[in-house]
Amino acid sequence: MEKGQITEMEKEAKIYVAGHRGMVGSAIVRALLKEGYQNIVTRTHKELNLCRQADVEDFFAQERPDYVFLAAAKVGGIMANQEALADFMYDNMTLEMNVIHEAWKCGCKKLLFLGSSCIYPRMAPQPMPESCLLTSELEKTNEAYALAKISGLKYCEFLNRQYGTDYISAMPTNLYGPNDNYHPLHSHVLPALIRRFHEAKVEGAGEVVCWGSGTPLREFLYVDDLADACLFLMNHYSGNETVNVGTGKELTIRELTELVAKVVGFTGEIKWDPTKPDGTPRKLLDVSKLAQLGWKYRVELEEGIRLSYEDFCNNPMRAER
Ligand code: GFB
Repeated sequence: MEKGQITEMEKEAKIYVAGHRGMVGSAIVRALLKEGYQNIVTRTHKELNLCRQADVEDFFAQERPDYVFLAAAKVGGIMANQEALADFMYDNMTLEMNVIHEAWKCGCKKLLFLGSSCIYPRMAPQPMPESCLLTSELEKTNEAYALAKISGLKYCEFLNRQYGTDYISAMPTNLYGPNDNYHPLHSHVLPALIRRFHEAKVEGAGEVVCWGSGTPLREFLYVDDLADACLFLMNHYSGNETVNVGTGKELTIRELTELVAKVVGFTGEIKWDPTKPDGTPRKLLDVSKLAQLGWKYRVELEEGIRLSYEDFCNNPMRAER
């Protein structure tokens, strides 16, 4: 589709946000409301199990949304992925195929599919351009999730090529922010560190043990920046190739622990548990394609960690999930 043909979402359009209660989905709803979109459709998991095709078919036949943000997914950190490879593949593959397929069947104008930077090869050139997809083997710790996400972005591409749809995909780097998952074992690293340093500070513990060697490098994007990028792409991008969304900046896990300890106010010792996996050594995104389209992130890491810690402290139930 030529750039000139891209039209912005109409303010009165019906927009379905799949996964609206999660960290990404809730950020997208916040961004849509802030931009004046009022006709937003959502369903809780209890109201609509996206893994059940007949139910998804009924939902789309009934609601017929104009636009879909597919933020629903089974997500988790390195240990959650490693311990449930089959579940991560089945749940993510099933729900995304159901939503994308039924969106197409009901004539949905445009859909944005959210993937993850873990779709790129373990030893991809750094920073990783969108073109390095499927050029060598994946990181084993999250291979199942990566394969599910690659299938989703490829299904959007194939629908576009076979049926002329306008379904796009975005590949965010590691995300964090309000409404994150703080589960001690299943969460991603940044929320895990916020919770661990906070609890150590409150309990007056002298040390905190973190996973792995601390040497891997990671990039982190504040979730409200991602949501802003999703609206930007829905309104300004059409194309079969996915688009990376990140800051283009990285730091070691060790540097991250020092930053989180500083924000939380933990002053004890940081130790490392080498029996836990490091995962992929680096996965810095090449964000030049999105930059050329005209978008850049806003929230710097230290400010984002401070906002996330505020959210964690103001919502004690976050630690219960
Ligand atoms: O965020 P994380 O769990 O996943 O781990 P990935 C990042 C790094 O943080 C690893 C270290 O090197 C961990 O060893 N780490 C240190 C910790 N302490 C902790 C801790 O307490 N908890 C956790 N979770 N990590 C994920 C994929 O990979 O990236 C997901 O598994 C998704 O599927 C996500 O793609 C974006 O960054 O390694």
